[in-house]
Amino acid sequence: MWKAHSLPDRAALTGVMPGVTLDVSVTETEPDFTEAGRKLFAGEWEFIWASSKVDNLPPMKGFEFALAGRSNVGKSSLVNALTGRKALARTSHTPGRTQQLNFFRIGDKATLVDMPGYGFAAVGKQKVETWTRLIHDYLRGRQNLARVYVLIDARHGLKEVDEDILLTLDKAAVSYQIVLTKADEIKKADIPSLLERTSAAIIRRPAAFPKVLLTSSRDGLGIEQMRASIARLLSERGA
Ligand SMILES: Nc1nc2c(ncn2[C@@H]2O[C@H](COP(=O)(O)OP(=O)(O)OP(=O)(O)O)[C@@H](O)[C@H]2O)c(=O)[nH]1
Ligand SMILES: [Mg+2]
Repeated sequence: MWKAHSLPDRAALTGVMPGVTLDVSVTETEPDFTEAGRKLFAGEWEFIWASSKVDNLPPMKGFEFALAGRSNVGKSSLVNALTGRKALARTSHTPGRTQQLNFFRIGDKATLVDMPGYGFAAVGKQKVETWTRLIHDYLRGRQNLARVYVLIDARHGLKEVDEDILLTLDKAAVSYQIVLTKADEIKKADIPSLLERTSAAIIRRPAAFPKVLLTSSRDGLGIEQMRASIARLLSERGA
């Protein structure tokens, strides 16, 4: 556990160096996992498994981090942005591209899980039912799932269609965090109110992590923070 007293005391330092202002406000309360995140994701990620049924998941190793969200929100693109690989996960302009749970692993520590999207009726009733069952069964029952990143298109915000997934995670007490995607598509001026609205919408949800991440796989915004978030969770779990 990181200890606040490992940093010099602000008052003492200002005392010995008159006129010098120190900004240690961030590091005073939080350890910085940026470098740990960079290192983790600089390694060699590989595709290890695809599951279309929950009784055919890979053996558990280390911790899993799943990317969930409606079809076309940018889950597979985010896997590529995080791992720095252009086509590790397959992406597409048309919704319904990812049809299985795809597992990408680095060493023994961490696995990213790219999930099929929800809310895309055009694939047909049977596929919708199969994917819905797969998504919910996996999220409810996977013991080494450290966090689910629920992706939300920054242009649209949280919608009714996202309710089921949040409910499943709240009921199963699986920690999740909202990640707004495609930030490059919105005006900078709209960002503060979007973040406020999204945070307010999840504040009373029991399993929601309060901090909302803002990302763009296209221009790299927020990717470093998300890598750091994963590195932090691994460290907290002793991995
Ligand atoms: N502008 C912009 N477009 C993005 C971004 N991320 C993804 N896209 C586009 O959104 C579309 C869908 O991306 P995918 O990553 O395939 O989305 P997905 O959530 O995996 O979709 P499904 O597998 O079908 O559920 C593609 O055309 C991507 O190029 C982003 O950060 N900015
Ligand atoms: Mg996909």
